[in-house]
Amino acid sequence: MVAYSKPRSFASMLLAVFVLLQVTVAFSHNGHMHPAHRSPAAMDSHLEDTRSMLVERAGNVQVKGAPDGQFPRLEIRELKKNADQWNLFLLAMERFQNKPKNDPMSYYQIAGIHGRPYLQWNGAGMKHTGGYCPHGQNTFGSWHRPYLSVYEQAVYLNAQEVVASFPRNQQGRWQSALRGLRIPYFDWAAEPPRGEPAVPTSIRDQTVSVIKPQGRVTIRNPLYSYSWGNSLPSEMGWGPSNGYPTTLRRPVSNRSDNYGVNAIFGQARVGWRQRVFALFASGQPWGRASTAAFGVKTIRSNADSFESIHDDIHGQVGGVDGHMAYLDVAAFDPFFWLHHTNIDRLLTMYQMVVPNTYVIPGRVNRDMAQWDAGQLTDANTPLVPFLKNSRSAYSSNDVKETRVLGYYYPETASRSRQEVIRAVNRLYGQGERPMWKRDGEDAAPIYPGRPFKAGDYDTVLSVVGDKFGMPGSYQVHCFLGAQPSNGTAPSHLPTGMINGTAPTVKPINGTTGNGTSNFEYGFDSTYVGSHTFLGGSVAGSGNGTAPTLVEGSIPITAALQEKEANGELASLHPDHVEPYIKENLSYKIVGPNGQEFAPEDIPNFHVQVKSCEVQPSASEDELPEYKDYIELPRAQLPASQPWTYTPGPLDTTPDTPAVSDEGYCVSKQTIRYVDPDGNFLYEEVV
Ligand SMILES: *[C@@H]1O[C@H](CO)[C@@H](O)[C@H](O)[C@H]1NC(C)=O
Ligand SMILES: *[C@@H]1O[C@H](CO)[C@@H](O)[C@H](O)[C@H]1NC(C)=O
Ligand SMILES: *[C@@H]1O[C@H](CO)[C@@H](O)[C@H](O)[C@H]1NC(C)=O
Ligand SMILES: *[C@@H]1O[C@H](CO)[C@@H](O)[C@H](O)[C@H]1NC(C)=O
Ligand SMILES: *[C@@H]1O[C@H](CO)[C@@H](O)[C@H](O)[C@H]1NC(C)=O
Ligand SMILES: *[C@@H]1O[C@H](CO)[C@@H](O)[C@H](O)[C@H]1NC(C)=O
Ligand SMILES: *[C@@H]1O[C@H](CO)[C@@H](O)[C@H](O)[C@H]1NC(C)=O
Ligand SMILES: [Cu+2]
Repeated sequence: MVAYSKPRSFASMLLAVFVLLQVTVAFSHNGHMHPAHRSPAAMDSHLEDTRSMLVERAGNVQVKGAPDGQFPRLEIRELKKNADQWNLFLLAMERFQNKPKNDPMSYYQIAGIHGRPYLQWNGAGMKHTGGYCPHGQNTFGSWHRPYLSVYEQAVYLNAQEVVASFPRNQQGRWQSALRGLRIPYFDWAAEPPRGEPAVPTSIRDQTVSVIKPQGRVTIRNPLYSYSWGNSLPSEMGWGPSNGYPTTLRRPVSNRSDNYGVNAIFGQARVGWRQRVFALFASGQPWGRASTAAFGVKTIRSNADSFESIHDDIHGQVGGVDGHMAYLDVAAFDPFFWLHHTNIDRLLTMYQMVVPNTYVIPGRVNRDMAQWDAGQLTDANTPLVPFLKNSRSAYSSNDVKETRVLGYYYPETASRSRQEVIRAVNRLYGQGERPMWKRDGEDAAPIYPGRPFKAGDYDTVLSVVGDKFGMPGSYQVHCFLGAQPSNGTAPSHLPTGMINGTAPTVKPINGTTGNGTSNFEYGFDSTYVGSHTFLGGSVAGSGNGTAPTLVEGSIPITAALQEKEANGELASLHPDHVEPYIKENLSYKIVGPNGQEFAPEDIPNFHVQVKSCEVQPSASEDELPEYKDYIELPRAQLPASQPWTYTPGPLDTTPDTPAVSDEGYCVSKQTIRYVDPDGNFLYEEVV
């Protein structure tokens, strides 16, 4: 479908790398054959493919993921338990980040696919100056799947090179560590293992001890940041901290505040867990649950989406002006990949929980590198620039089964809906554990919740806004109880006010975080959660005429349960919740540079308190049933006045051509899934 027109000079530049890639992949396939997954015929055809690719298509990287068959992507704390594989992963990441910038399989170029430096990748061409990543639209979930796989392929390729650098007598050890190496995910919603911090130190420490051929050495931690080198290439563009040559998280005077990242994740986790759980229970079609686009949300009442949750993690890692808070540079922070792998995992799990729904047709919401604003895309649209063979890019349907790309997740190992539901209950269900204070860390003021009981309601603050309404991201911080005044909990440093009460938090041993200046709304004792409108560095994303409306929700149920437990609130029923909220719920909006905004001053910004009855589940094999959310109009918050949604020209709505009532394509077809070598995996009728 997609015919790449590839400039000659680019092709010759890429040739050497491509040859290396294909040869190493072929070598590894021979060395690590997985008998169950390979027949002699398949092997021949694979070698033939490789040969013909070398001859015909030098310059085009095909996305295959990592080889050796199908293996699980592990949670980062699980991967770390395998000391050799963890060591190899870190060395591969180090090598990957050091690859020359003109190598299409370098960290620089792969991260650069997402947004800046706005260069075409792998000969795919560019229709418009911009990145390739679709956000706030229907292909958000599926486009990032081959994107993660090309990253995984590069990590594996570098790991192979690392293995080759070890002396001959150590090859066996490192070869076995290499086998099945897949990129890890970071589950920010699940309770961390007891006594461990919200964000593992392996992501936050500046340095890390590793075994290299010459022995044990300490290196710069490749999960801490990416460095562009001594100076920042000018093509990385504008941005307060983007002028700095390494990625930064919640920057304070050009220093990453990873201590703050950990502390805020500890606060925000309870809200993320409630959001993930409510989404799994929502049962809405995958196409709606995956994207933050507002128009597709109006039929079903659960307004949240995996993309909306994803946006908040971006915002909380980036803080004000950190790279993760800007779509166009976010992918350079190594945190991005740990985070997105988790999003891909949740979306894969959701495929099992709500089967037979997938990418809905929709409109492209802005001019992008590969697409025009307003263009219709669907599950068969090529996900440029990710080639599956010499001629065409993967479509969303091509990557519906993750095993096609050589991986799965622990929860999807058996493709069993029951098992996924049990995992969702176990990992994201409410309050099975008692509240506990983290050792050596801040006490989380947020109540972890309790299981739903009959007569319970789920209450959320639903927020709607223009994704690209500001030059950068903006965050809504929600409080239950006394609102922090502007002076006592200044939102952000260095541009926020510094006066205020220091949060009762201390740096954690063994990490390099510097907590000396964390004055944040997220640390206020009345804080219940945030939502981030994740934007790019330019408002309007190059076209300010049509707003990109997105919606997310901030759960306040666990916080209300705490009030109930303390006898301050009679029940979770709207009759009790509505007056309570009217008097006690408030929120603040912090935009780029830490500037605070009055809600009324932000075009297209709306909030609503919504509540729905929850039917508790009878067992761990079921999810509770969330009924329809209804608005609580008497809550009367700023910007909560009734409003009428008028779809913009670029919005995807149920009226968008080809979007059926159920929100997905209903034409039946049989899809055969094969692994990257063409071996049959399974088939399904969709
Ligand atoms: C951060 O680094 C950039 C680029 O080196 C510099 O222009 C800016 O002044 C620095 N900001 C602070 C607060 O030190
Ligand atoms: C900051 O706090 C100090 C001590 O409470 C107070 O004297 C001062 O007026 C405050 N400054 C501002 C700008 O609020
Ligand atoms: C943290 O480090 C200090 C100083 O090294 C030590 O005294 C303390 O026991 C450590 N605390 C924990 C919880 O490890
Ligand atoms: C924390 O950051 C401040 C300001 O940059 C610096 O003065 C201080 O030395 C740092 N402390 C630690 C323990 O790194
Ligand atoms: C912005 O989008 C609108 C709506 O599709 C379109 O009419 C207009 O031409 C676009 N403007 C630019 C500068 O791309
Ligand atoms: C507001 O919160 C306080 C503290 O929980 C509670 O005592 C009070 O009743 C609440 N207001 C209303 C109207 O419910
Ligand atoms: C806090 O800041 C917001 C936004 O600038 C402003 O609307 C509000 O009046 C301020 N509140 C106080 C108490 O100063
Ligand atoms: Cu993202």
